[in-house]
Amino acid sequence: MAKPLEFTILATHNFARASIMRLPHGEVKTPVYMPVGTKGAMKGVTYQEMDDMGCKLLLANTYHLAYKPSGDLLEKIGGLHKFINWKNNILTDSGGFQMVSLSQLSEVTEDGVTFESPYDKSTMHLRPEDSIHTQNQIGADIIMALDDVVRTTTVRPRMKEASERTTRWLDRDIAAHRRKNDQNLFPIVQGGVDPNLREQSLNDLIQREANGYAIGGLAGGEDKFDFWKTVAQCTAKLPNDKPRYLMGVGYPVDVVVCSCLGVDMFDCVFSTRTARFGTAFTDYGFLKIKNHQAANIFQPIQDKCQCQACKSYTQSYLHYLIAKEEVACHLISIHNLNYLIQLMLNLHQSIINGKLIEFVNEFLRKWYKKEG
Ligand code: PRF
Ligand code: ZN
Repeated sequence: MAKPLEFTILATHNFARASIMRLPHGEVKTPVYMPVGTKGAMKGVTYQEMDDMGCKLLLANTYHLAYKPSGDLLEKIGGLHKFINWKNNILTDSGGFQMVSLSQLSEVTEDGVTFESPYDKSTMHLRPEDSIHTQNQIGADIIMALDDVVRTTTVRPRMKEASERTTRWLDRDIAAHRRKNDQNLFPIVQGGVDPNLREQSLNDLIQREANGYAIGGLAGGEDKFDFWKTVAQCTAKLPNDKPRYLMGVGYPVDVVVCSCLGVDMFDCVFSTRTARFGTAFTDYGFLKIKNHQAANIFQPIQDKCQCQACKSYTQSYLHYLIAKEEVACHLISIHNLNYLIQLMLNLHQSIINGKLIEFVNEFLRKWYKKEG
């Protein structure tokens, strides 16, 4: 039986890599950005539109899916791919991150985490075994270890405990995993921005065989220097021949910098969340469609962008629409996702063409260019 993940590096530039990742539902070019459809639906964008944009790998969340429609129902239907009619790849996060995002409603012990539902009064006890069982039922191509996630700015001894518990839970995840032939379980490096804890976590995780590794516990309010430095520490140590996934990062400059540091995969809700507040990504930074200046601009959000919004509408029309219709947020979401998907393809291609320096130079020059 072939491995469910084959990682072929096509070209490198210093630490940056351009690769093809072969998964059970097709090939993915890296570096890649994975759009987030937490509850088995993208906010304001259909999966058909995602496919049209060229998305080959998207992210869903175990905690939310376990709650509704439930792992049992998804198993009965034949998995999440069938349920949402998605032919390409899916990655499920383990539920670990909800320990932070729903921290008021969760309690962690060595056994697992107990969540009080944000929707009703019910509770959910999620042990590593439960997370993996549900992820086996959901059937994503890549599944994530259940990690003990604390806020990035947490200090010892709680940070040390969380990082060490993540390794103990990983052994329970591996023992519980029933679909090793068609689902890849990625361990998650923790340890905050403490270099010693990171080193320990890296050493522990590398000893466990895996087809890819994730870097967790970042992008949570730490300063930029510590963030990038920790990413560099992780990519320097993780195996070269396996994909590296930086969790929860999707700010365009970070994606470019961290690709240069040797990261292959990214995910973040930022692109669609910020779109719902009326902010669009452009080569020249963020564009607030709500601002009154947009009313007099009869150009698309981004020159030459091939997305539905830019092919059809001016900034002026979107500005007018945003006050009245939800469809404006839908169009800006499509534009932002398309922007990130294209940014990643351009990064991939520039590494292959030996033009990464020129690409990054041009990207930064435009991104930080003053308006006017
Ligand atoms: N762990 C998990 N999911 C995550 C993260 C993590 O550390 C992050 C980083 N803040 C985003 N999503 N399981
Ligand atoms: Zn566009």
